[in-house]
Amino acid sequence: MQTSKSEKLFQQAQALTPGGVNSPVRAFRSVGGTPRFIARGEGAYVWDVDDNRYIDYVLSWGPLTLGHAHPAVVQALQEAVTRGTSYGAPTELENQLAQLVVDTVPSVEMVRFVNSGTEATMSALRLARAYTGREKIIKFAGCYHGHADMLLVQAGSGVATLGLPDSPGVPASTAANTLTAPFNDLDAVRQLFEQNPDSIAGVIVEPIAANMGFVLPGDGYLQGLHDLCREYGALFILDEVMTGFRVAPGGAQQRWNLDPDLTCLGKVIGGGLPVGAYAGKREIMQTVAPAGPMYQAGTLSGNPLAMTAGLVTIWTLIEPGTFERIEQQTQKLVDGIAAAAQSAGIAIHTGNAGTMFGFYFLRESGASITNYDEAKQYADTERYGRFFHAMLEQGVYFAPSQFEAAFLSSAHGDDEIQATLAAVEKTLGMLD
Ligand code: HOZ
Repeated sequence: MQTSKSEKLFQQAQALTPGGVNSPVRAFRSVGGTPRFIARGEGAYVWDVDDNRYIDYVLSWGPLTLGHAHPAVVQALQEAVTRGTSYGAPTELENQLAQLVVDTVPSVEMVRFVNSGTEATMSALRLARAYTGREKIIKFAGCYHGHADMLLVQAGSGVATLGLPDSPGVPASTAANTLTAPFNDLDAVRQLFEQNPDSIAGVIVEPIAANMGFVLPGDGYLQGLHDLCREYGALFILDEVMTGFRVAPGGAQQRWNLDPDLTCLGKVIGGGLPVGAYAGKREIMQTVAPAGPMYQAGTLSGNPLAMTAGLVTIWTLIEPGTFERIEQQTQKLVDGIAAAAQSAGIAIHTGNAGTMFGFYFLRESGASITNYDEAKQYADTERYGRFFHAMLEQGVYFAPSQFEAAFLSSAHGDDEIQATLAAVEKTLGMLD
């Protein structure tokens, strides 16, 4: 059989970068095979270097709410790039995007832009510690908040995909300040607070646990976390890097009426360019330098190209009807996948909110997945791998891991949904 260009590039890449990729999940380790090297994207589609076309449900892991190379975003970027790519000095664009975030995300009064979700969560935790004068934090098993030391404890995403234990290189003294609890278990969090009543600076949570698959919060769970934080004087930190502008224009906090102290954002607010932000209540944000003593900085923070792409993406996304249309398409797709699985007699567990979704193949029919232990116990990752490759063969690109979420964009029309469902039905019909 002829070697594909992707195979050749992957071989080259393995000599150049660890595992041949610049972020672990991309390596296809849990599904096997060769990662497709992407040559271009347009609308709902990406093309690999062998010119195979795929309907894309990864969408750069979420940010491309308008699909690839949206004309308005491309035009704005083309114009912006002629004015320079970085100044290391403030711009009006930063004010505009910060104002848009303040206007859209309910709890946010002030914003600090950074360059990635990892920076956003890392800085938000430093801020929580600086503001409260406490050192411990609580995170949830299987939630992923980027790769800062204190957050690589029982982490999801690539750590879950590769089945790794906590990462070497994280000092034990750092990890000791990170307390963990199972997602969706308020009693466990209460116990941690009772054991450490005066030392927890904050609780950080993905409102939908979307790095261990797709696990929705139970009724009242997030509000319960908020209330426990209030009771014990800790900050409630919502990591909306994935859910922001995805589960509602104003994120999970809008959808479920939450009032976090701090919010972490990423991805969507840069329209696919490298960006992140931590944001929140004015009184807390004023602790950040130079307004206050907590130091955090970045040469490329507020980069004019990222601000431009973010502004045009969000302006377009919040035009009346746009978000709702993507949400409807998402529902159609998820309903179709559930129906196809039912008629094929395959046990799956689906979940969706706004414009993101996920599904697990279950080892036991009827099993419910509400936390990381259950995800590991019941998710049939081997079957997912076979499904993933069969879909890829038919031109549909899902995440190369059962433990990641899927996304739609405004470019995913009826044709793409129908083609995807036809491929799903065919695949499930022959999957043992
Ligand atoms: N952690 C990202 C998904 N939740 C994966 C990023 C990437 O591999 O590009």
